Amino acid sequence: MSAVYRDSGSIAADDGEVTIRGWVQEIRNLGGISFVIIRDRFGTVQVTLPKKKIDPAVFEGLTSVSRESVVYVTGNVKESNQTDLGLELIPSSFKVISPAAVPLPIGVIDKVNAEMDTRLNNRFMDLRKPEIRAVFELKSILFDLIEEAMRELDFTWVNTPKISGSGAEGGSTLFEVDYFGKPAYLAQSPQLHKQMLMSTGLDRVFELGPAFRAEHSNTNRHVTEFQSFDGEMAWIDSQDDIMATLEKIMDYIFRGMARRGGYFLGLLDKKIRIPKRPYPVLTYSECLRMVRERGLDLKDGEDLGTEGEKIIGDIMAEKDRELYWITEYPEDAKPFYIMEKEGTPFSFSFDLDYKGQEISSGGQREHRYDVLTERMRKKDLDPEDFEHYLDAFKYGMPPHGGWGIGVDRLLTKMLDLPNVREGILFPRDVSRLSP
Ligand code: AMO
Repeated sequence: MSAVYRDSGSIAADDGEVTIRGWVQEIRNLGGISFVIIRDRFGTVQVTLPKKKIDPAVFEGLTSVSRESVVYVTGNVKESNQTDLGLELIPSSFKVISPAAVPLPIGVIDKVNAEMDTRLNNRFMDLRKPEIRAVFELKSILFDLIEEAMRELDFTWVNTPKISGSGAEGGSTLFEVDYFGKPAYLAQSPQLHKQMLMSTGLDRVFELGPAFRAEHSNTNRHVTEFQSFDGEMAWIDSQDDIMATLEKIMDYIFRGMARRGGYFLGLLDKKIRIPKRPYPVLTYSECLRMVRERGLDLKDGEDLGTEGEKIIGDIMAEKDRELYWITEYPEDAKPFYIMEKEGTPFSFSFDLDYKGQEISSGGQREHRYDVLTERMRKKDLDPEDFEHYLDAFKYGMPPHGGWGIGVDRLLTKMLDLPNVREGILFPRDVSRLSP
């Protein structure tokens, strides 16, 4: 007879004989009775071994398997008022499919938490902890929600190249790779390609994919590879159109996470707070004044930086606001593709900050060919290096704008995790290239 497989999520009292597949989480020997806890994706099942009532070979064998080995245990399901499931399995046979070496590199159920570095070196084992795995189940839900929100708003899902002959946004954070003997660069963002698509009639596009930044910053919010959620939309009247769209998307995501994340949020002991709409709009100049009042001496035009963002986050938290816009950055602090606010030193740009951290930036783009090339020159960029990008502006480009969101940052801030690496399965940073 073939095995009837059950997992900890679907096992029932009237199942009769079943086979459970999982990892041996724990073995407790109490003399006359032993317990082996088997863990699978959905939780744990207790295998109960009353010494006198079961085959001695099964008793000896199963209670001496090393922790974290993969086993198949066959037995009868019985009701029990001693276990969380209200069930236990009385084994008749078992197989060790893959024994675990001893000692384990890190514990799975031990209370003492290993250092982040040790955990990341042994990520496969770290992920056996349900609360660590829960973060990635939630990330998967987050991606689903983004996709749904974008479809709802009539955006087309696109993919742009991650390797290119010229640097996307320029600057010093490019990774150079050897492309058949010629230099090529990993994409810092889909910026140039998503803008080029605005000249095609695709009108509203989004992309979910990796972005690479040769960031030397060893902080808890910078990694060298992150997941970027980019959107770009044409025929806008002003950047208000982009902000209104992004606000709808964010609201959909927050509500969806609160609704669908329930079980996994429970494992993390977290509740998602849905930010109140409309999200408050602060200007860069107001923020500068606010941080100065709290003693941080920033110069005009200077980036708010980690510390400045944190102060604004604290002030907004006092007003019970967690998600807010910061607009009107000085144009010289923004990339060449951002539109200047004529007659002022400012630009049509925004950041979206969440609990004291930037999670997104975007704005209205300069779509006028002459003004765009002029702006490039002002920033010491050579328009000839952007020939293919600029071609898309020479033959009819609608007004457009968009945003880029760091998905890992959004997720970790939603869950109040202390480090963006907690939201990435196998993070990459200045000092980490493996596993
Ligand atoms: P920006 O460079 O601000 O904008 O990046 C957008 C968002 O991406 C995330 N992010 C990062 N996350 C983790 N580690 C990093 N090193 C890192 N760098 C950036 C942040 C940030 O807000 N092209 C523009 C977007 C646009 O205008 O459409 C851009 O890339 O959450």
